[in-house]
Amino acid sequence: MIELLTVDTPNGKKISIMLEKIKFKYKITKININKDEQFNPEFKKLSPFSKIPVIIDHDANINIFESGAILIYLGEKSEKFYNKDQRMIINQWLMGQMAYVGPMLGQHHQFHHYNPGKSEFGENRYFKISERIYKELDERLSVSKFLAGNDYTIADIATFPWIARHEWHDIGLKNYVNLKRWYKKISSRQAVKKGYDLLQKGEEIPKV
Ligand SMILES: N[C@@H](CCC(=O)N[C@@H](CS)C(=O)NCC(=O)O)C(=O)O
Repeated sequence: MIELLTVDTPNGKKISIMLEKIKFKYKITKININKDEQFNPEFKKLSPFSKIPVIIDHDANINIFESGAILIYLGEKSEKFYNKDQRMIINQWLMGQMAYVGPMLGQHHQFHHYNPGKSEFGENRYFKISERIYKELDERLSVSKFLAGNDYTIADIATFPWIARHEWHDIGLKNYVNLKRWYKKISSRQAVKKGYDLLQKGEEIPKV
């Protein structure tokens, strides 16, 4: 049994989507970051940076923080979506998501979606960077079916929930034909739909 300590954000959804895809039994423990529950000493023992998501694998008696590390762990354990022969290319796209795509789109959410009008500089900077990310992902997907090649991998699983916030981005996903094709394909999968609706509130994946 895997326990997923999380909140309903793109970083949290990465893990619920993975758990649905690999069909592992799991339960969700909600950490309310709006009420600062991430700073509770018990949670901090599991997550030194006080961030979700975290998993506890109760069978293996191990806990893991950082969504990329969690995806690698689950990919290795299930032997799915993290093919041994393709790990170097998968790692590159996964690290790119962790270090660039997620953090930059996250800043775009802060300036453009949550706090518009507070900083023109911040809004412009992260709008442009986000546009660039759409273009770069689109270029990659013009020559590759999925991010790391022909197979759907943990790199796609990590990136998808961020692009699923496209309505907040106001960049126009429909104009990026390759990224749109990738997004629609992944969106149509039953396990992805279920994992996306992390809190089981009937949340649907935004359409293009
Ligand atoms: N690099 C981390 C980022 C996780 C992250 O930013 N989590 C946010 C929610 S999406 C969080 O827990 N924020 C609470 C805080 O920073 O206090 C990962 O991918 O796991």
